[in-house]
Amino acid sequence: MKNLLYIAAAFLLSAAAANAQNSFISGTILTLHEEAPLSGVSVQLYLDDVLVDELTTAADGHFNFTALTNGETYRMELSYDTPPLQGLSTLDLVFIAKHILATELLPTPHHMIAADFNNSGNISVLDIVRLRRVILGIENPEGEQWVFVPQDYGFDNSPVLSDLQVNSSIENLDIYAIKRGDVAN
Ligand SMILES: [Ca+2]
Repeated sequence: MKNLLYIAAAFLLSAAAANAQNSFISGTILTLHEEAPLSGVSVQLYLDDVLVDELTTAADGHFNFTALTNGETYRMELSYDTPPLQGLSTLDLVFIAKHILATELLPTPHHMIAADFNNSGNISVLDIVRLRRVILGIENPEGEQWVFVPQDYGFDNSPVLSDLQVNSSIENLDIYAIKRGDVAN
């Protein structure tokens, strides 16, 4: 009987270890064009729609959320505020046009996300029309202008920020801050 109790206790301990709050998620927010650390980005971490932690990046662009529970799936939400026209120019229109005409394709999936100015899921002449009107000051951009996408996006097993399953610590989760319309370097 003593042995059985011991085994039960050991099992409980190992189960507790598996659910221990000892994992972390860390990484850096980077600009798309210069790959420079970005400060002032608000990063929030949710578990089951409950905010569990939040921070604003400093000059090193770094974030680190600790004491996370293994086996849980967290959601990261990021936001950043800049004037609507920042980073936008007629050169962006040229790059998007070249991509549509296939004379010069955009180099990465992240650039393609930037080119989808109206957030329709594809790159078309409508993006050029809308972006041109915004650059000319005829209309304001609609919706969230910044999109945050892991550097590994487009590759196998690329992390999804809305669905971060923590089985062990996630390190070096580097994330590009992409401004819609800001395609050209
Ligand atoms: Ca589009």
